Amino acid sequence: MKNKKILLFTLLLLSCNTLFSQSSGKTLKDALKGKFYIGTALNLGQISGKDVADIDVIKQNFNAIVAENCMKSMYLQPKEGEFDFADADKFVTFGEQNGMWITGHCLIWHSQLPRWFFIDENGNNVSPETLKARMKSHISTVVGQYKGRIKGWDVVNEAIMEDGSYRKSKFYEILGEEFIPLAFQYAQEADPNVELYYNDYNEWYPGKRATVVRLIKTLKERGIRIDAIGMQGHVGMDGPSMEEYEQTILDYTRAGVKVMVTEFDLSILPAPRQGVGADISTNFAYQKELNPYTEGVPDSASTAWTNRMSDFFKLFLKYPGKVSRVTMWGVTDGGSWKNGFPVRGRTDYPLLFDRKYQAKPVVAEIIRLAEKK
Ligand code: 9MR
Repeated sequence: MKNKKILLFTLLLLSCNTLFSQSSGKTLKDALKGKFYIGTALNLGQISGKDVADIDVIKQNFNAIVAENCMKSMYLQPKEGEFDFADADKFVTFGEQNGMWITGHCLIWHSQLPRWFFIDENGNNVSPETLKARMKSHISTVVGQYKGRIKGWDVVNEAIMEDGSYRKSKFYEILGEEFIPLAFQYAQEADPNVELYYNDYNEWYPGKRATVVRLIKTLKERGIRIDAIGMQGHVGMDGPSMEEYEQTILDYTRAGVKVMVTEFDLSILPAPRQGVGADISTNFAYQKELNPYTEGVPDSASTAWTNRMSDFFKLFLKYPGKVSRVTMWGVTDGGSWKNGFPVRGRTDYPLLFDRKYQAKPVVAEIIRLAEKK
C-alpha cells in the first residue's frame, strides 16, 4: 500500500515536471526562434533511428544538429583514398528531413585521426607537401560530398593550448601554424558558400583567447574567410565564471565573427582538477567522493545546477545575432560522454533532458527567459 502511494506520488511529480516544462505551450526550439539555433549532437543510435525516444526529444526541441563522432577523419577516411560516408549520409538526411541547421564536425583535428594521415610507408612523418596534399584531398572530398547541404564546418578543432601556444600536434609538427590557414582555404575552395568555424574548449583562458583572436585577424587579413568561433561549453559548477565566458564572446564578436556555443554541457560532479577542459587523453582515477550522485541528485545541488544553466542561457540571450547557435553535446544525461570523462564510471547530469527523456525544470526556465526577451 505504502509502495503504491509512493509510486502514485512519483508519477504525479513526473507529469507535473513535463507539464511545467511545456506550460507556455512552446517547445525549446519554438521559444528560441529568432534568437539562435538550439542544437544537439547526434550519436549513432540516434542517427540509425534505433533510439526512438531520443529521436522524439530531438525533433520536438532542437533545430540544429552536429555529428558527435561519425564525421571525424578516422571514420570518414579510415584508409587513404577509401571514404566511408554511410553514417554521415544518414545524419545529413535526418537533418534535411527535419529542416535542421546541419554542422559538420570536424575536418582537421589531432584526435580521432587515422595514423596513415601523417606517416609514410616506413612509419616516418610525411613531408609538408604530402601532408598538405592529404589535407586538401580529405577536405575537398568531405566538404564536396555535402556541398550545399551542410551549412557550416568545424574546419579546425582544438589546435591552441590554454597558455596561447599552438598544440604540438602532427599537423603543427609538420606544417607549423600554417596548417590552419591552409585548412580554411581548402574548405572555402571546396564549397564557397559553406560557413567556416574554428572550434575549441577552455577559450575563456586569456592566453588561448588572445591567440584565437590573432588567428581570426590573420585569416581575415589574408582574405581567408572565417565565419564563427565555436566555443565548446564543457563547463562545471566551479568554472568558468559568467564574466570570463562573456568576455570571450565579446572579444570574438569584436574581432568580426559570430560565436557559436558548441558542445555545451554542465557537469554537476566535483572536478578532479580545475580547468580540465575536453582533452580526451586526460583521465583521473575513480574515487567514490568524485561520484556522489549515483542514486539521484539532492535538491540543493539540483537547484544550483538549474540556476547556473539558466545563467548561461541568460548570457546567450543577451547577444542574439552575435551568439547564433547553442548546441548541447547530447540529448539526455544517460547518453552524455561526461559519464566517462574525466573520470570513468561516474553518473553525471549535464544535459537538458534526464535519463527518462523528461525535460528538466531548466527547460521551462529557458523558455520563459526566451519569451521575456
Ligand atoms: O563525445 C565524443 C566522444 O563520444 C568520443 O569518445 C570522443 C573522442 O575524442 O570525442 C567526443 O567529442 C569531442 C569532440 O569531438 C571535440 N571536443 C571534445 C569532445 C569531448 O571529448
